[in-house]
This record gives sequence, structure tokens and C-alpha cells, in this order.
Amino acid sequence: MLRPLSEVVERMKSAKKVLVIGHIKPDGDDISSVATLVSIMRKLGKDAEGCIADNIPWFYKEIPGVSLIKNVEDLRDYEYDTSITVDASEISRIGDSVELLKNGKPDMTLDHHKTNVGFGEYDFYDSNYAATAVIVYEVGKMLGIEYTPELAEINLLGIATDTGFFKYSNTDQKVFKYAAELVGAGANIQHIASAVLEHKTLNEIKLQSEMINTLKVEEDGKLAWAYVSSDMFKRNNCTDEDAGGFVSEIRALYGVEIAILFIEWPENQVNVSFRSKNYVDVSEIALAFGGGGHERASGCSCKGVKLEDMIEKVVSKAKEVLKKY
Ligand SMILES: [Mn+2]
Repeated sequence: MLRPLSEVVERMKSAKKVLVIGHIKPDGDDISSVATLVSIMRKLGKDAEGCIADNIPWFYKEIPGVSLIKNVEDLRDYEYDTSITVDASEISRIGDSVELLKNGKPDMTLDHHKTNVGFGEYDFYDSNYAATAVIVYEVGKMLGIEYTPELAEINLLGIATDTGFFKYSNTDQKVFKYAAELVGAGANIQHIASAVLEHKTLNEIKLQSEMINTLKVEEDGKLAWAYVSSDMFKRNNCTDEDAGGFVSEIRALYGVEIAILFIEWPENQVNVSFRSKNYVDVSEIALAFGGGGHERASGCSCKGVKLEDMIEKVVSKAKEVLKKY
């Protein structure tokens, strides 16, 4: 049930042993929100653990605090009294972490996705927030936490990554204000940028060039899409993690409004990322295929489908949505 953030924070105060859970296919905001909230709870003298039921891309581990996040197996015997999910718009997003939840639902949720439905007891979600890490920072403020340089840096990671390093449309005054405070507390933005943006391997660049070869531009240049097949991953010794930034490259085309990237990974599954530039709400397209997200960035994942079939269906839906504008 949706409640004011102050009420959710009050509820946190009474917790003794906390379990913080992030989502699968973790991004910078998710990882940051889990690690930051765990640290905040520990600073208050509580027991706290963080869980993500998926691989954490290796380059995030250069940021202090990321290494404290554990997986489901590590936490089976952890007897917490309060569970909190972060950055997940619905329960399926936490993957196998659901096995750790009593009654199959969390006590609290914090999120900023437009498509959130509220699936905990104490929910705070608001899509006006640029990142869940912004919400977590406000939680820290309300609890009077003193920020060390390490805590400031892990918190800033989520704000920086979800705003595309302070350039997406969600980059508001609050983002700059909080980022300034975190830098003031000792966070090193160059360290975050270098870890997240400058870690490409040669294989990844070769994979990207294959992806570019599949690029199609339609609807007077407003719709652009490309794909990465499982064969392309295999040929270049890559995994889906290596295609993380590709969809932004498609959106970078002049005149494009909707950018779509299809990723066949693993073989019988197609994951689709949607981005828009100025005005199309791409969460509508993702929602039509069981996914969700934000107006300018969303995604969906379908199992047991052929890449070609998925491309055909999704591209035609995207054209339909584009016509409404
Ligand atoms: Mn987020």
C-alpha cells in the first residue's frame, strides 16, 4: 500500500534485522540502492544484508560497498524481521530472491518506476524521482545518517547512472543538489564514471560493430532498431552484459525518437530494451509484452520465442504507438 515516505522511514526505525533486495539484471541504480540502504541500516546499529539474485557486472565492483551484496544461497539462513525491495516495479523483478520472503511479499518497497503497482505492506513509489538512489538518499537524510566518502560514492553511483551521468530528461534540480551534497561528502564522480563508462573490451566493440550491421531505420527516421543474436554473442565470446550500452548508441542517431534493441539471450529468450528521445512513452510498448519501466526507458523479456517473430511483433507495436503522437 502506497504511503508517505516518512511513514515508511518510521517503520524502518523499528526493524532490528533487515534484508534489502534488489532486482535481476541489476543496473547501477539497483546495486547502489541495495548497498546504500544496507550501509544506512548498519550505521543505525541494525543487522542488515543485501541480496541480488543475479550476476553483478564485474565493473561495478570497483565502487566501494558493492562487494557486500550477497546472493540467495548466502542468505537462506538469515533470520531477518524486515524485508525491503528497492528499484523493483513488481515482485517478479526480484527473481529467486522471492524464496527468501515470508508470505511471498516484502514488508517495504522503495521504487521510482512509472509502472509500479505497490506489492509490499509499506510502499513508497513515485516516478518523479530520477532514481531509487535519490529516494534512498532522502531516507538517509530523514534518519540523520552521517555520510562517509565510501557511502557517498555508492549512493551517487545510482543517481549518476539512472540519469545517464546527468543528461537524461529526469535530471532535475534535486538530482544536482543531492549529487553536490554527495560530492561534498567525498564521493568521486570521476571514479564512478571511469568504472561504469570506460571498461569496454575489444570483444565488446566487435560485438557492437555486428549489432550496427543489423540496424534498420523506419518511419521517416523516427524508429530505429537492431539486434544481437545468441550466435553473435558466441562468435565474439561475449554475454548479454556486454551489450548493456548498445541501445543508447541507437538512440544517438539524429532524428530518432524510438530506439529498440533486441537481445537473444539465452537462446530461447528475447530481451528487448526501449528508449525514446523526446516525447514517446515507451513504457506502453514494454507493457504490451509483459514488461515495464519509464517513459524514456523501458524493457521486456519473452521466453520461448523466436528472434524474428519477436522483432516483427514489437516493431509493429512500436509503429502503432508512434502514430499516436
Ligand atoms: Mn532505477
